[in-house]
Amino acid sequence: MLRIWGRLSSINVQKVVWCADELGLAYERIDAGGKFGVNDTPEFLAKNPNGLVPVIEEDGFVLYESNPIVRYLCARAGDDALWPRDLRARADVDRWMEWQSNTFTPATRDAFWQLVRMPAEKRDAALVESSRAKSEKCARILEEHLSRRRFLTGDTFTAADIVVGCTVHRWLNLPLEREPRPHLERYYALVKSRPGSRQVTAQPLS
Ligand SMILES: N[C@@H](CCC(=O)N[C@@H](CS)C(=O)NCC(=O)O)C(=O)O
Repeated sequence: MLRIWGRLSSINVQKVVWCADELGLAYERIDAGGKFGVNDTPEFLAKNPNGLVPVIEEDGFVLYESNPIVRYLCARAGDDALWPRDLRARADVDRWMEWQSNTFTPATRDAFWQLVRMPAEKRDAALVESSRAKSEKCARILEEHLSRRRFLTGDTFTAADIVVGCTVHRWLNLPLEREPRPHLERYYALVKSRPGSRQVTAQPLS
């Protein structure tokens, strides 16, 4: 059976869980990281020497790094819709997945940590503000892009929407003032309505 290591509050674990649920895969998830620990044990470090979640394990095959895990799960399921076979369509999906990991999520990180995980008396308003400004730049890119498409890469839902959807969920639920983004809100409602997203989008931020 497929095993997923990682706490559900981790955005990188969320991507993998949403993808597995979207594909209807049977799996077992084991809490690790954050308050659960486990990721500093020799057994876990043997699976991922970085000590980070997620990690998946299946019949002795071990893989870490969330985006490659999502791609592996789609390919393993033979699912061309989530991760297309056509090279250019696939590259488009991959581009948004990397943009989520390298640009959008890092932009939101300080605001998320300060407003969700830090006690109010310890919050740094300047960090929140610079993170908010960087995140708004990303949200503006999404708003413009989604004004002309139903999903990120066109008319159909792909792995790009799972991955970017996790960060959109964070951004739109942070307790701060945001610019109005009707196309992004429309998109969020659409991806959130998918049953596969429930373990991610039905939870408050934590
Ligand atoms: N590039 C990695 C990053 C993994 C990562 O940073 N994981 C964080 C959670 S989002 C982690 O394990 N933090 C330590 C912890 O949870 O204890 C990936 O995409 O999987």
